Amino acid sequence: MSKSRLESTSKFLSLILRHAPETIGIQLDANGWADVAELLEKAAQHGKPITRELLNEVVATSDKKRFAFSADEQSIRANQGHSVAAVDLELRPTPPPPVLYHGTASRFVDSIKATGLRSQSRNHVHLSSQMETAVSVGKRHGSPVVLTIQAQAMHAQGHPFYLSENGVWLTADVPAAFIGFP
Ligand code: HQG
Repeated sequence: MSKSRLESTSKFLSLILRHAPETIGIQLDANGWADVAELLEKAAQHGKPITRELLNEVVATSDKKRFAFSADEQSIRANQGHSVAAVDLELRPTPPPPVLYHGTASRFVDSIKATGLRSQSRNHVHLSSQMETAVSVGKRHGSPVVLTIQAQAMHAQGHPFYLSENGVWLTADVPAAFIGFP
């Protein structure tokens, strides 16, 4: 399968499984799962035919492991990144490493200094243990800036952290006091 077909299918699945399942008339369950047969049927009805083989390949080749099948492979969900409210990914609170990174764009820095990091349209603020990952996330928005988050200190003061299936650290808003700016 061509790389561009895999990428466009991955973007479409991100839209449906993180943000707007209603676009094709499906619902996610309480834990964010969609029924695979229904997903494929409704996607085809909405002009986005996806075969099971293509779906399997997208899940297997996703560079960030964005999606996961259930154990019986009848259901699929996104591992993180949701804006759909009320999706419980059943993540266990996990103590973070001392420091985590957040990549953003330089034009957002003044606002982040004023209010801290907000989850914006998503359900969590996304953080990475790898600085390089934060750089590439920042580049998506413009000229990248990497912020250093004092995660362990935040955790010690009662802020829960979660580690998604695909290794992204998630937390609620990050107060400015815990953020180091370059
Ligand atoms: C910024 C990708 C102004 C924040 C990545 C970011 C990630 C503020 C933007 C995942 C702010 C939100 C998520 C404040 C936060 N003032 N700007 N107070 N607080 N921001 O896309 O973290 O490829 O919702 O810095 O790898 O960029 O989709 O979040 O720039 O894991 O799988 O508001 O998306 O994964 O942008 O990216 P986003 P993000 P996928």
